[in-house]
Amino acid sequence: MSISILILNGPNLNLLGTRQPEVYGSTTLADVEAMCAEKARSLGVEIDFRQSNHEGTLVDWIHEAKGKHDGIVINAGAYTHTSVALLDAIASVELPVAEVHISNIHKREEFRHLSYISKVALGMICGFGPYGYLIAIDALAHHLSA
Ligand code: CA2
Repeated sequence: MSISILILNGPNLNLLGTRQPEVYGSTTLADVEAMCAEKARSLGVEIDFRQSNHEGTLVDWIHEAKGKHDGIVINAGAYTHTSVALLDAIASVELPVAEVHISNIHKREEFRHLSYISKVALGMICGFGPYGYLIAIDALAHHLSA
């Protein structure tokens, strides 16, 4: 059976490519999904790509991943810096998680330097733009097949 990866996107990421191109670039979330689908196809893995602006919805999707997916790629958006609920949800499912950020959160405001997700993630990729999603899929697929 092939590896299945859930890819979660948090608040405002639906706006990607439409505003603040100087920070987040001009690639839309639909473009990111297409890039991830192509990467997954080349690796022979399955993906399920989702976005929500609601913390509870993201928590529900993480819970539902247990027994359905083998790992999670997550860009939790601003919830990265605030959400103990997402930290607890990730810890509860015991699935490997690759955290992604389009921007380099450590080069930005102080409040973006703390990530609750990093405390329970296998690893974190930031600053490489949407390409970071492809690195995360690669890293997770490699981890899961090792
Ligand atoms: O760099 C990232 O990927 C972030 O997770 C993006 C979040 C931000 O709060 C994190 O600190 C870092 C923001 C996502 C909002 O994306 C927008 C895209 C276009 C226009 C407005 C917001």
